[in-house]
Amino acid sequence: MTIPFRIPIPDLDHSLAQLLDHKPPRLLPSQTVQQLCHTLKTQLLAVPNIIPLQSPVTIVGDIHGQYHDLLEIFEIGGSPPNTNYLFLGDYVDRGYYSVETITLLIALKLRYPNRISLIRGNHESRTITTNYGFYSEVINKYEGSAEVWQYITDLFDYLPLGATIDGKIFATHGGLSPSCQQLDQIRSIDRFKEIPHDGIMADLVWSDPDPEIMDFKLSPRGAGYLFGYEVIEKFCHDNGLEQLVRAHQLCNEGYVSYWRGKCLTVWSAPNYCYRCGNKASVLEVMDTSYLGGKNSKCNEQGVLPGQFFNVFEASPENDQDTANGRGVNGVLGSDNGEDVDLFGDFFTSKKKKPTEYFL
Ligand SMILES: [Mn+2]
Repeated sequence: MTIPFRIPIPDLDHSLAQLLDHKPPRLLPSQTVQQLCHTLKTQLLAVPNIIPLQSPVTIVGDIHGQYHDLLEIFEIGGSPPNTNYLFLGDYVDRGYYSVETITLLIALKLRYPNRISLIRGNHESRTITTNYGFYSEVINKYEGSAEVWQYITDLFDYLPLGATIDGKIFATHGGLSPSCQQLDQIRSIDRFKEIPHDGIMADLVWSDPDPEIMDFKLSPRGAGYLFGYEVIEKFCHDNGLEQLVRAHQLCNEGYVSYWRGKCLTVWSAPNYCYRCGNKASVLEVMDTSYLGGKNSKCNEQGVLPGQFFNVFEASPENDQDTANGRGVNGVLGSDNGEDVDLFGDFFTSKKKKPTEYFL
């Protein structure tokens, strides 16, 4: 079949209506998903590894297939295209609606290309989605066919790795890399591939801040690094940045501020996996003109001037899925009361077999 470079707006609106105007949302036909993915791939070819964005923008952390909680974000944060959104990755796995979540985001990106930005998380990968739910969800929802998983994971290879906001904030899914001192090193990566085992691209999606250390340290996740205060100070100084905003770690209150706002974690999956009982947030970056000045002190949320964590709790549908014992998609519930590996993606977890990919 011939796939056009652009999909007509009425067709995109039809796909959006299938997802947004029905409860439960309607699955898009496999052929439609193929067309959406192909078209977005051709558009992402021209997008740099680090997207240069301007404020105002609302930054969203991990969603993990919690479709109804994503709709909640559009309720509290404004719906596209009225609010600009930057999504920091981890759209799929864990939650029960990975297919609906990622197809909605793809359709929104195509419909409002300048209002929605999507970057890559460590779960936007063939290996991880095979183990943490997305692959099995596709098989279950598309009558045993893996085609849709194939189209979407192929698209993941095209997603950018980060964004800057007004040149002052760097946003990425995980964090910094000992192999990367300059943003230009990220800009020159060939990103159109599966996430490698190690190197800058892996570290960007796998690393975490650690307030206890100064330098880099191997991560207990088995991929990426922990990075400390001196690392982030130097990276910001050398690149003319004021702050790093990232996602990737569950936060009970929906967010965490490190080093007086130098690094922020934004987590957007409330009651993660329908059982953690945590809050979630989105980070609203309204204005960066005050950053870098002498008055650029963090407030009680730990954010810098012109920023606000909009905190929210689980949607009624999330509560319903919890009550119905939906459990964790693709990850077996525990029979013996022992908690499953929720926190993540820890390849070295004692309770889960490490993924061979990283061995
Ligand atoms: Mn992650």
